[in-house]
Amino acid sequence: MAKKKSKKTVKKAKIAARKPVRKTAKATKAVKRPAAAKKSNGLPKPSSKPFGLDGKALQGVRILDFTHVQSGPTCTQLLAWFGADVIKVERPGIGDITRGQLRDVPNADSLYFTMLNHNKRSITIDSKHPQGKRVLDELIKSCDVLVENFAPGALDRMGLTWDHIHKTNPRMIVASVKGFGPGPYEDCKVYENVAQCTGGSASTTGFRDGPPLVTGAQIGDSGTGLHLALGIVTALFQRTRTGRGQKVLCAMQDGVLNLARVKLRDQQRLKHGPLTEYSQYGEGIPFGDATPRAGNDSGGGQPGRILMCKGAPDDPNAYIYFITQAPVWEAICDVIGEPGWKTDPEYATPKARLPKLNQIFGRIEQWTMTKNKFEAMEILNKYDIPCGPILSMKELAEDQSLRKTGTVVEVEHPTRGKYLSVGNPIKLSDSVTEVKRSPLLGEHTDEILSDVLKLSAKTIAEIKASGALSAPEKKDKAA
Ligand code: CAO
Repeated sequence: MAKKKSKKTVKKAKIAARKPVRKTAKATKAVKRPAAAKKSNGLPKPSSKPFGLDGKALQGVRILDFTHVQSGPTCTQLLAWFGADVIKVERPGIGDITRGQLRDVPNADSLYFTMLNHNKRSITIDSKHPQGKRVLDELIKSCDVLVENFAPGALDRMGLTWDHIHKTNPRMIVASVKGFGPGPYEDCKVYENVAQCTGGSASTTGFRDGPPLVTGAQIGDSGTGLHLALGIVTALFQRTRTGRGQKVLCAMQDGVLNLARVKLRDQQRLKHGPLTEYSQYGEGIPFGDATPRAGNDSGGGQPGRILMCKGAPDDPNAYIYFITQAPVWEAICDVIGEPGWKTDPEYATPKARLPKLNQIFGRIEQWTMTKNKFEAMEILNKYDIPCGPILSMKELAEDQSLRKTGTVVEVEHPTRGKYLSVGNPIKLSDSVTEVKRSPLLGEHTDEILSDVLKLSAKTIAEIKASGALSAPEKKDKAA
C-alpha cells in the first residue's frame, strides 16, 4: 500500500513500493501448501474443480518482460498464455520497435507486434532515468523472472547487472536470449537469419547445386524463445527447492543447432560412407566433407519427396509430401499401379530402393499428378501411407479445424479491428489458453504502479512529473 506520510517524491515511491502485496497466490511458494493439504503425504490434494476451472498453470508467476522484436516476445507470450502476469517494459514514446514495423493499418500496432504480444500488460519506463531505475528496482522485487533479449551488454548498461538484480531479489530468475554464447562472437547483435546461418540450418537447407537457404519458419527467433520458456519454467521449478533464482541463457546459434541436430548426426555418418537416403547417392555424385544440402529428401531412414499434384506447377502449392515408409511399401505399389515392385528384388527392399529414389519418386509423381493434393491425401491415408499436402498460408488461415482447436484465432483490437493470429500451440487440459489482444503502448502504466507497486495516485503523479515514464519532449523545430 502507498504510504501517505513520506514527502520526497523519489524516496516515497521507493518506500511505498518496498513490500508489494501479491494479488494472486504465489506459484513460487508451491512447496508451502496450506496445512489441510499436507494431511496425507505432504502433496497438494487434487483439485475438486473441473479441468480448466482451477486457474492457469503459471498463475501467480510475475514476469518483468524486457523483450523486444521476436525471440524474447515469443517466450513471454507463451508464459502469459500459461497464466503468468507478464509486464512488458517499453521505452516511453517508442515501445517495442515492431509496433511500427511492417505496418498494414496506419497508426495501428503492426501485426508483427500484435501477434507476438498477446495477454501482456505494457508499462513505459525510461530505464536510464534515475526515477525510472527506482521504479524498475521495485518491480524487480515484485517479480519472479526478468526476461530480456537486448544486445549484449545493454542490460548491464542500464545498471541491471546480475549482481544488482540478485542482490535486490535473490529469488529472481534472469533469462536472456543472445545471438551467441560465450566465445568469439558473444558481443554480436543477431537477427533470425543470422542465427539460421550460424546454427547449421542454412548450410543444410536448399538444393545441392544451389546456394544455402533460410527457412520461413522462424527457428532462430521463435525457436529460441521456446527454448528460453522451457529454461524459465525449469528454473522456477528448481527454485521451489533452492529458494534462489538463477541465470538462464539461450543463444540463438545453440537453439538452431539443437533443431538441426540430425544434420550433425549426418556429418558424423559421412566418415563411414555416403548418406544413402540423400538423392545425390543415387545420382552417383560424391559427398564432400560436410553435410550437404538435401533438397526435399527426408532426413531420416524413410525416403520422402515433395511431388507435384494436379494443378502444379501453375499453382505454386499443388504439391504433396510423400514418404515411402518401408512398412507400407506394398500398399504404395498397389496405389501407384506397380504391383510387380512388391516382389521384384530391385524394388522390394529399402536397401535396393535407395540408389533408385529419383526413378521411384518419378513414377509415384505420375500417380500424384492425376489427383489434387487433398484427393491424394485421402487415398494415401486409407493405406496409412505418411503424406501431407503443401498447405498455403491462405489455406491455413481458412482451416476450420485449426480454428476449432484455437491454433488459429481471431482477435479484436481497438485500433486495428479484427485480425488472425496463431494461438497457443501447446494445449494443457487444466490450463486452457484464452488469447487476449496485445496491449497498447503504456496502456497499463498506472494500473501496474498502483496494483503491483501499491503506489498512491499522488506518488504516481509525482513519478510521472519526473519524466521517468514519458518520452522526452520534442524540441521546437524553429529553435
Ligand atoms: N528505456 C531506455 N532505454 C532503453 C529501453 C528503455 N525502456 N529499452 C531499451 N533501451 C535501450 C537499450 O538500453 C539500448 O541502449 P544502449 O545500446 O545505449 O545500451 C538500446 O535501447 C537498444 O537496444 P538493443 O541494442 O538491444 O537494440 P537494437 O535495436 O540496436 O538491436 C537486436 C536489436 C535484436 C539486434 C539486439 O537487441 C540483439 O542482438 N538482441 C539479442 C539477440 C536477439 O534476441 N535477436 C533476435 C531479435 S528478433 O529477430
